[in-house]
Amino acid sequence: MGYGTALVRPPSSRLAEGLLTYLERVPVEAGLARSQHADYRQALADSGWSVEEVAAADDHPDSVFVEDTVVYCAGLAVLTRPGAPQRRGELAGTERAITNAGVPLARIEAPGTLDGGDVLQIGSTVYVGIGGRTSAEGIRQLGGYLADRERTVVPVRLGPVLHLKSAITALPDGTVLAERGANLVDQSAFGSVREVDESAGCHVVPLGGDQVLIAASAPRTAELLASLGLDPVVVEISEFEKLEGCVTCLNVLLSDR
Ligand code: CIR
Repeated sequence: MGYGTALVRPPSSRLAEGLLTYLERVPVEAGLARSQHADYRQALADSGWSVEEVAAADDHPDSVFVEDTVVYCAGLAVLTRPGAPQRRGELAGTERAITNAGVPLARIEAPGTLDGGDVLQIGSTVYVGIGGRTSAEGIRQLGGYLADRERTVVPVRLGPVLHLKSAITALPDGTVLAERGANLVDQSAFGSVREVDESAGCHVVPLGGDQVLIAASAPRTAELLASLGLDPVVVEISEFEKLEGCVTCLNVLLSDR
């Protein structure tokens, strides 16, 4: 039996023009990006997910980072309002895919902003990064939608990092992974924290059971996860990392795990 639907969105041929906040622009190989994305999609399918495509949006260089456009929580899809105005044209395609999937939909309205990359769900707690792309008003609206769904929304002030999930994510047991010495978020907000030595090592997606999606750029952390009895699902995403993307932002899992 599968876990549910995983949304992905094919990379735009203009991926190389995507937004950059902290990294220098370097050449992106469009063909390699397409094949890495196909492998990423296959990894989700092999892990038990039914992969559905959001229609490509070739005019939107960052559209492959579909996570930023919708937050799925407790049976509700909240269409976001990305903090970067250039990305708001990505929403229409995501909305169609959510409607096709038959999931009830709500939306963050102006002037609120919220990026899905800022939302980290651990059990019934929904941590939301504030200070980068997501505003206090965006968090307030998300909290309103989730209030009657037994979720607690906890804002987390961000340091110099694009999204909350660029700084930390969590293992299946809720342990937060953070990069040693990086100090990008106040770790005291979280219960149990394990520090890792690779920046990409703090980007993981629990895929169900012991499976944990992780980038090939974090080989030592993948080894650590295996030593903890987890099953690392390793994907090469170098072309997306050049645009400040990571394993989390290339999918939206329409399931509460
Ligand atoms: C952006 O700046 O919006 C994109 N270049 C990268 C978005 C990555 N999204 C994510 O980590 N959730």
